[in-house]
Amino acid sequence: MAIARLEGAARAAALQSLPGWQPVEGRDAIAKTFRFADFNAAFGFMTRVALMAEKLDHHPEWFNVYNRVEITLTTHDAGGLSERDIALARFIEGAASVFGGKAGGE
Ligand code: H2B
Repeated sequence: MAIARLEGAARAAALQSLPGWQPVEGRDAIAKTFRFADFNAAFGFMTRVALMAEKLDHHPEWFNVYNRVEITLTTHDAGGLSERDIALARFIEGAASVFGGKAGGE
């Protein structure tokens, strides 16, 4: 299914409203790393996000080690960033705060 890529002012405004989400080198995607108290909290967060991803039919690329979750968002069907990534990123922000997640890699 063809989905529009997010461009121009709408893209800039959307990204400004999502602190900590960084552009990914070499591809049209955004990424953020969250750190939780422990694996239980990280996996609880991932479960919450997974259920919403399935509902939205929009899925994150992610990597988990213990309490750290690295997330990349892009829309394969658009060949880049779309409104769907912004919507999922907003949901992820809320879920991270519920599970005590903080931005940061190391
Ligand atoms: N997730 C993401 N991130 N991008 C997509 O383009 C996408 C998806 N497409 N989840 C969906 C599933 C598509 O493959 C199915 C067939 O609807």
